[in-house]
Amino acid sequence: MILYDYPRAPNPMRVNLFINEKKLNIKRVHVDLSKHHNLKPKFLKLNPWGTVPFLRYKNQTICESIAICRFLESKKTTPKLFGSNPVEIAKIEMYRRKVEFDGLQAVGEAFRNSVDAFKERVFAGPAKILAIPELVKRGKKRSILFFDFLEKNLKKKKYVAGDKFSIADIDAYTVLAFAKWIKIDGCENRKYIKAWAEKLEKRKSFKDYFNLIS
Ligand SMILES: N[C@@H](CCC(=O)N[C@@H](CS)C(=O)NCC(=O)O)C(=O)O
Repeated sequence: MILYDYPRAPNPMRVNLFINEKKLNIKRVHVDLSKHHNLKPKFLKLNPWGTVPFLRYKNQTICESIAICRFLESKKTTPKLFGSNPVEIAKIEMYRRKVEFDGLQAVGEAFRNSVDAFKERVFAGPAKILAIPELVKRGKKRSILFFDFLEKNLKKKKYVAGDKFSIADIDAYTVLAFAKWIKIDGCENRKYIKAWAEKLEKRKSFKDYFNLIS
């Protein structure tokens, strides 16, 4: 099994945190996104979507961060990061999707539409699609609304989807880290997010990730 990786970027970040939580040892190939190595013909032959992370396993390509995490969850079932009973599984999925659609996409919208390097390739991968600068403001506004939602949610709960750490926490923390790229500090004036983030940063999986990218 080989993970094609660029750990600083948000989607690889969430997969790396997941791998660390599972204590898995996976061989990596570093794909330098800053040098557009994901768009080289050799890369596109393996993964025509032109994105990382992706897994190669027995001549198969598995793209999409959550598909990769689900694959790893089925390979190593503990700790159960997608839940362990029907209600828990549904709640984790519910919050995880909310985080992905309202948080990750909002920050991504502001980031990708604001960066010069992406002005002709606003979505990840080889397709040429022009950025819309007006979307930067909207993406930032949506990001702030997301952090307000997260703050209210964490006021009532220990973790994003309930009283257990899950993939929803990994995704939400990734949004918090990614938002710094658009100069939004989700912890500012939000004491519940701040306390939750500090708690997560004490986990070995998070410390190992920070060491990997430092
Ligand atoms: N939905 C995909 C998104 C993958 C994605 O957008 N990856 C980014 C890095 S965070 C990428 O490969 N960017 C390459 C590019 O900008 O062309 C996932 O969840 O893995």
